[in-house]
Amino acid sequence: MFSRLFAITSVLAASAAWAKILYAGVNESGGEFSVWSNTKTVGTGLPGRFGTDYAFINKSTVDIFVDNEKANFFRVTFLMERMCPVATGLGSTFNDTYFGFYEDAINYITKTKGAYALIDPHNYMRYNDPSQQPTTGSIIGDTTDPKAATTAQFGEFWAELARRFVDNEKVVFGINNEPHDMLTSLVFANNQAAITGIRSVGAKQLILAPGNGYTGGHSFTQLTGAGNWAPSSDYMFKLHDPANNYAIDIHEYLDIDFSGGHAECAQPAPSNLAALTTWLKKHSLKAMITEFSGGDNQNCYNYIDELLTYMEQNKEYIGWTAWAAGPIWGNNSPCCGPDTGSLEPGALNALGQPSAYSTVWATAMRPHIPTTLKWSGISTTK
Ligand SMILES: *[C@@H]1O[C@H](CO)[C@@H](O)[C@H](O)[C@H]1NC(C)=O
Ligand SMILES: *[C@@H]1O[C@H](CO)[C@@H](O)[C@H](O)[C@H]1NC(C)=O
Ligand SMILES: CC(=O)N[C@H]1CO[C@H](CO)[C@@H](O)[C@@H]1O
Repeated sequence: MFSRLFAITSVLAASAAWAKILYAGVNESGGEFSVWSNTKTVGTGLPGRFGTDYAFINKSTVDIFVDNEKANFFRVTFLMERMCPVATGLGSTFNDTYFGFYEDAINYITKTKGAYALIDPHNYMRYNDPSQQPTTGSIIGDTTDPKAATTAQFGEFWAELARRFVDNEKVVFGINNEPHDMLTSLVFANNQAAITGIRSVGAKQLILAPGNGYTGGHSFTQLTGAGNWAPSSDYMFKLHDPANNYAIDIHEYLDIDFSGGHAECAQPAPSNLAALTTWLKKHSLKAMITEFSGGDNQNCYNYIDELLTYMEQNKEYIGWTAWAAGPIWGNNSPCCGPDTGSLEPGALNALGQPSAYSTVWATAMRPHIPTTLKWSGISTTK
C-alpha cells in the first residue's frame, strides 16, 4: 500500500524533469564470469567456455526490457583477458571468436532492438590476472611493475575496439570498470589514452570516463583508498576530447559502505552526490550512474526512488543502469544480500522466490523509466 502511494507521488514529482534522462536500463553482466580461482563456482578460467562459463545476454530477456519495460540502455560487460589473450597481450590483437560473441550481443541490442549499448571492459583498470578481481592483475600503466601493460597499449586496445564499432552510432564506450587503489593521475592518463585512441579512428560516439575509488559518486571529490589517492575531481575535468562527447561514469550503491553487499540501504544519494553535482556543474560536465541497486525491502525502495528522483531533478545526470541482469547469474544475487536475486526476468532468488526483476525493479525502478528516452541518433550527452 505505502509503496504504491510512494511510487505515484514520485512520478508526479519527477515528470517535469524527465526529458533530461536520455538512457535507462540494466547491467548485462556475465561476459567476465568464471575466472575466480578460489570460489566453488570457478569454471575453466581463461579462456572459458561460451554459454557455460560466460555469456553476454539472453536475447529473450533483452526483448522483455525493451518491448515491455521500454528501457533503451544496456551495459554489457566483458573481460579484457578474454578479448586480448594474455599470451599476445593488451593491444590490437583480439580473440575474434570472443569478439564475435560480444559483437553479436551488441548488434542484437543496438541493431535488432534499436537500444543503446555501453561497451564495458570489466577490469578495474588492471590486466593479466583476473583470478581474484578486483585486486589481482597489474595496474595498467604502472611503470614500477614489469608485467604491467602500458598506457600506450591501453590506447591501442581502445583504438581497435572503437574501429570495430565505428559505424554503430548506438554504442557508448565505457573506458573501464571501477579503477581503484592506484594513482589518480594514472587513471587520468589511461582515460586520456583511451579517448585519444577512440577518436583517432574517427569514432564520435559518447565516451564514459571513470574516476578512482571504484568511481564512487560519494567519494569523487575526496581522497580515496588506503593510499589516500588524490580526488578524481582534481583530474577528470582536464580530459581532452576532440569530439567533445564524454561524460563521467559513476557507481553509487546505497548500503552502509557503498559496496552493494548489504540488503539494507543506509546512504542517501542526494546528500552523498551533492559535491559531485556541484563539480559537474562547475565544469559543464554530465554523468551517468551505471551501477546502483538495493535489496528487496521497502527501505531500499525508498532510497532507490530518492536516487532516481535526484537524477531527474539535476540536469547533470543523463542516464542510469541498475546492477544487474545477465544470463548466468542463476539464483545468485549480484547485489544487496543473498536473497535479493538478479534483475534477469524469470530468475529466482536463493530461496526459490521471484528475484529482483519482480521485486526491486518492478517496485523501485520501473516507475522511473522515462517515456522520453532517446531512441535514435548517435550516442551523446544531449
Ligand atoms: C578464443 O576464444 C574462444 C572462445 O572463448 C576460445 O575457445 C579460444 O581458446 C580462445 N583463444 C585464445 C587464444 O585464447
Ligand atoms: C532466456 O530467457 C527466457 C525468458 O525468460 C527463458 O525462458 C530462457 O530459459 C532463457 N535462456 C537461457 C539460456 O537462460
Ligand atoms: C553490485 C555489482 O556487482 N555491480 C557491478 C556491475 O558490474 C560488475 C560485474 O562484475 C561488478 O563488479 C559491479 O560490482
